[in-house]
Amino acid sequence: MTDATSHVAQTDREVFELIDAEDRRQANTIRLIASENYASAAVREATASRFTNKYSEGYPGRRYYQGQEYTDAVENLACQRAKSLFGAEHANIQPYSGSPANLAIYYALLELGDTVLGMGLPFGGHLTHGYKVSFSGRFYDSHHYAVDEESERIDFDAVRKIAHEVRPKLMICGASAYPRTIDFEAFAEIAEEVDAVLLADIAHIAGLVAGGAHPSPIEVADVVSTTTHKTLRGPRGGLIMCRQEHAKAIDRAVFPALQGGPHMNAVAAAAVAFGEASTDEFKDYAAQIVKNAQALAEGLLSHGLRLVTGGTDNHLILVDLTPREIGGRDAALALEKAGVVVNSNSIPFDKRGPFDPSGVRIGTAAVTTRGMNEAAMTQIADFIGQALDNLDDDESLHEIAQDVQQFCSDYPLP
Ligand code: DSN
Repeated sequence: MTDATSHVAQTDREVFELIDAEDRRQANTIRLIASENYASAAVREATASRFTNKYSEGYPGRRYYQGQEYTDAVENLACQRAKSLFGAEHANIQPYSGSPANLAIYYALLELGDTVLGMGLPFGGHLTHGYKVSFSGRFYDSHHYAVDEESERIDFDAVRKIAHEVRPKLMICGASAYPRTIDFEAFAEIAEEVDAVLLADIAHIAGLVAGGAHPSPIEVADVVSTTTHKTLRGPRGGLIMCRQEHAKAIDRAVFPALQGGPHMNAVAAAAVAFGEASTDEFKDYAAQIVKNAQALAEGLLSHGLRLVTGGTDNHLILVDLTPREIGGRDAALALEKAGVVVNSNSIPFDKRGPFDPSGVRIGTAAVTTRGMNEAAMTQIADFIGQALDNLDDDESLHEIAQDVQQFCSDYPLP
């Protein structure tokens, strides 16, 4: 389907057909997974560049292999662009993704068994914020804050109370399923009171922060981690930014403690993405993501769905299906049959388990990249409403999928 795959078509039909089928799936369905996006052709081209062939253990100017004049230049460029985009003192673009980035931060700043306080996974946090099945919950004394049961928003009195009780060495803010603005200053105030280092994990909202559609934590957090591929719309990868005082420890944790050679093709592609994210066009994109999420939330409410916190301030909506008496997994499977791709997700105080929770999570970063606007969101809400009303009716779901495909044909992929 694309030039980039034409050699694969000639040499490996089996893989080509899978690539081609995935291209068509992405084109013909509505992509609402909140952590996904469509990288630009330029980002994908850099990802496919010959930088993939190069080993570059170390950092620019101090590598363990020869032949680094262009890897040094491209890594310096990526870090410079990241620092200028976010206003950071130091950037490390080598982490392979978000979880390795967070692991490196733990390694750099903590001893095993130290106390960590993060948002609980069932309340919107992330596995690496101290959840019991992750390294962060196994090797550290991890504690969690929840959201308020009534408002479903972060309750800073409760965060303050638990922070003073457990006195964390590392406090983490940031989420993967929280639809509201995160008050980084309030977290910083509490971290200061208990003498904790503050990590802001902005993986989900990095594009909104870069585009000015969400407040930035950079002035108030000691360390900021993110992936590069969600709202930020770059290649798969991770990025750590920190105050200069932590730079050496962070760099040593990424390499040589935890990783070997960085993926220089991803580093080059991240540099391209940071360049794209510093444009006025990207500011408009970030603002439109939020407008679209709010329009989609309105549309879903008009179909009688209950939304956690009642709506959204960012790119993300969490639908509570409890009033419909259906599980999130059944809903996600039915929506997939209808051509609408989401993931099931726990909601705060969920009575169901994590594999079949009570909610579905929806995000607007990818559909906004395709050029869809508020009117398109109303149409998408109608598709979702119809699919959930016909959960067990495969014929209706198939008909909706055909309408979805027709709808998608007006919005080509980048
Ligand atoms: N898998 C990512 C997400 O979907 O939010 C987090 O790691």
